[in-house]
Amino acid sequence: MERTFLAIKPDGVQRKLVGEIIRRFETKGFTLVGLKLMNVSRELAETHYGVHRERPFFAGLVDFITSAPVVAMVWEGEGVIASARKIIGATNPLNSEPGTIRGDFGVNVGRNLIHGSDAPETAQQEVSLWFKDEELVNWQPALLSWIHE
Ligand code: IDP
Repeated sequence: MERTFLAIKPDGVQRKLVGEIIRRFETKGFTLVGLKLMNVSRELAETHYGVHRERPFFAGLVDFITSAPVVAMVWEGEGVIASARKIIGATNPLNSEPGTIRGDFGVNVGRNLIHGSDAPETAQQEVSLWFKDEELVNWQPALLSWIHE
């Protein structure tokens, strides 16, 4: 079953949107298999956002992600990587559709509330960067046959 890495960024945690954001993935039909509230080290932030190292916003992004707690999560389900990106919305919340997390709660690209892996390779890399194997829980929700044919 496909898995993706999602993280509620410091703005989402500070704005008390953790429950609201988790609810959207739960009610869609995805399964939570890893969850932790944590402070992010500079080393982890710089590795996670390594592809943006040369961008002008990189230093500010690392400062922001390390400034307050983050909720790191792994979600499982059919098509969860691409579907989570749709639920999250476009990178700039001003371009995100209403109904998406960023579209409903954000106005600024530097405060866009949540991260989601963008492809199968990055999902795998990010899950193993943020979580140890033993922190992930393999389980079968009782409702699975009412969500999947
Ligand atoms: P994504 O989070 O939608 O996948 P990416 O392009 O991978 O978007 O950018 C990673 C993160 O970097 C964004 O979520 C946002 O927090 C930050 N970011 C991207 N572009 C800008 C910018 O122009 N100014 C400030 N922050 C930015």
